[in-house]
Amino acid sequence: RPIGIFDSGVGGLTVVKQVMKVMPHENIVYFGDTARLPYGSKSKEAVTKFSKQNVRFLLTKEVKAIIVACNTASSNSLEELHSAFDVPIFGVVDAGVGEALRSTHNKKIGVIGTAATVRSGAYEKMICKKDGEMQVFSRACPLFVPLAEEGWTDNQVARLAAEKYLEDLLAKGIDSLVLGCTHYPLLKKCIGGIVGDEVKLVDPAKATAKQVKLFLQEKGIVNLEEKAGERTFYLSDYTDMFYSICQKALKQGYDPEI
Ligand code: DGN
Repeated sequence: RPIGIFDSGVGGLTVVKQVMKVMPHENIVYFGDTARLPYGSKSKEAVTKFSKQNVRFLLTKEVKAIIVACNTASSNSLEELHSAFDVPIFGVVDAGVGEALRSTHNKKIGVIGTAATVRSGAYEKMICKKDGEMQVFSRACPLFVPLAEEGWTDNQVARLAAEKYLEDLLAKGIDSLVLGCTHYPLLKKCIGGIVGDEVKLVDPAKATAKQVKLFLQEKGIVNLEEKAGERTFYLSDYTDMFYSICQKALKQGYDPEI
């Protein structure tokens, strides 16, 4: 049975990339809610309603576990999803928090994400719950999403935006920065250039993929076939963006089903 992954649109392909890397033999069914994106500027209620519908769709594909690739949905709706469904559901926040705690030495962590992710305070709450001495500084960087979709991932405009968005966080002396939005790993080079080598970039997708692999192993539900896993992509609306982000994130194009 496949692993289901959903996102508000195409950004979740950065999570697919990590899952493919860590679990190359697993079959993946991806759902991108391109008809209703962005989630990042919507209310908790709307994001939760859409997320439940996305889970129901993936369940029709008989998935054995679901990854909520979207940080906005993970930080606003995961609890509701856990109470509404029996299937194992993983968000990206939990693993991202673990990675941030391992990464920081000075206990000052920056978190960037969509407005809805930052408003939820999910990263902050979970980090401080695990270690009360941590200081977390958050900043919404909404322009990074269209920049990534435009392919402007490391030009002057992207660098200017990154400089402006990150200056306050840098002034706080953070030594780790959580890329709390699916699109931000696409801007990693640009963001890394602005924050410098002293600040470690944390990609929650990597840690999530490892966490899900461990879970499948513990439950004994790993796909034991030797061949590369099958990947199927569903979108709720046609979008050109799918191809370009697919090329960028997965280094290969796939035909989505609409
Ligand atoms: N996928 C969203 C997230 O990770 O928060 C970003 C895209 C959006 O809906 N704005």
